[in-house]
Amino acid sequence: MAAGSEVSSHLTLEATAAGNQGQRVKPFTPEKAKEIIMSLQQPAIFCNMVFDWPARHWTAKHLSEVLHGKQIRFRMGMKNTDTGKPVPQFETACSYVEATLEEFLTWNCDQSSDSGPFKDYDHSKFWAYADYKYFVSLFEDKTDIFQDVIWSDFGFPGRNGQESTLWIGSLGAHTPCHLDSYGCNLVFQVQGRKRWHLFPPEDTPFLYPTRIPYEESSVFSKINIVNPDLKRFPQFQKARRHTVTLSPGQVLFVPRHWWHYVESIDPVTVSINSWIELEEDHLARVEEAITRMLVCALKTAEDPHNTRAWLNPTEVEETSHEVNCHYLNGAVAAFLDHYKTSKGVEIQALRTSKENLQKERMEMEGTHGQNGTMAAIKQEAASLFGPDLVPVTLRSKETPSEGGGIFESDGKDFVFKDGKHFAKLFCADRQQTMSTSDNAGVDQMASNSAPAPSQTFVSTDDLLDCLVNPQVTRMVALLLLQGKSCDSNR
Ligand SMILES: O=C(O)CCC(=O)C(=O)O
Repeated sequence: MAAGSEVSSHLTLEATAAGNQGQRVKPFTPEKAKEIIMSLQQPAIFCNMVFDWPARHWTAKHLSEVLHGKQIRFRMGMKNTDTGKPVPQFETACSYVEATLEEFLTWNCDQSSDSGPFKDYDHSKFWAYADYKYFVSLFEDKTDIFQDVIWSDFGFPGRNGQESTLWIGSLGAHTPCHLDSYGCNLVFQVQGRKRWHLFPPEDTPFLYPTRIPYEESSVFSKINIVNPDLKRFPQFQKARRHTVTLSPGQVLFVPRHWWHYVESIDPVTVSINSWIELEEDHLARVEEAITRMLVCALKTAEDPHNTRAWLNPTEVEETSHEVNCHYLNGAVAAFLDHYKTSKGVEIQALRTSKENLQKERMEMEGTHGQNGTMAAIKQEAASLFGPDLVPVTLRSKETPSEGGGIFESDGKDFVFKDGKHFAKLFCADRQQTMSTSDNAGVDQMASNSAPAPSQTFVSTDDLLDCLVNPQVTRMVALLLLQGKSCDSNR
């Protein structure tokens, strides 16, 4: 599809205003980019938007000079197995090395592990990943550098490196398949290429979500999505995989709750991302606090002294019940305050349909337009697809054979064992009929119920996978908030 006419006219206008027809101009104004981000429900790549950012020169070599001598923690993982295919590794299964970027580059370029912090890691067998590094911790004494990243070009004034995270990896470095509970995501690829595998939020039941290992705001998938075990995870066949290779200079937009598995496919990769807060995060924070409380309580009861086995190394906060209660109370209070004060409405904020949340977000952001409906806005965003906004598409060979493209559930329904639909209790405004993905829970139960009772063992993790399933915590959060909003109205 060619870029919309609106894009071309904007180009001309800007060039004229700049008084220099030869000057390179961005295809989208900040306002337009934000409108796209707030309305598009499909991942897409923005091109030609960051050609003037100083951060485009942030190669690992350049950063090693900037961060001269700074010790950074690298996550070390095995490159592949006997099958020759990588096995995604949870952070709990990796080892860690403290090293400078210079030492990393020496190990990676010379492919030598003779000395230095990487000496125990044969380069042909291991990858290294300085992942998830907040700029504020990395560049504590060099805060000027924050200005090198200019998210205001995407319509977020004042947003720069201060709200960004840096990722530097070697070939094969990857992040296991997960979804982020908060916000949507903008990812700027600086050096090397990364392969992204994405799945829509509606496919959550097919991704077998788990909260072990536990990390606030990350829901992991139990599946090795590069080499799935379909006997164990048969529903995964229905998941709609979208794939894209992100190259230097491109910015990937990952909409809220899209699952992603990300792998470095070049010898050195550098990327920078920023998670953009959304209206829906208020509810997500309550869900996360519930999850934290239940996971910590049950896992500590199981083994009081071994948090290492289930707590992601990225989690440094204390996990006592008292602290967790405090989190939960804080999240509930913040939710109730937000909807009372900023919206002047009662707790009708508990409307849960995706459309309502989306509409609310658009209204909050002032992007709704005078006569625009949601459908029109979505269509308009899609009409901008072209060389400067490239949609990430479904990988065709995995198109589900049955019902492909007609999954309509918003993933919030919960199905009881007898298959009865339960969600209407909360989603009074929902008129949709039970869809294919709604049935996943039932099908899954049927396929999992094969072993004879004598062979069945229910572990703490099995129980937690159900108790803190995203659909369940959503329901618990809504119940809790409904109760508390009634209390506070008395
Ligand atoms: O680049 C990666 O390895 C993962 C990035 C990621 O998970 C994110 O930006 O949310």
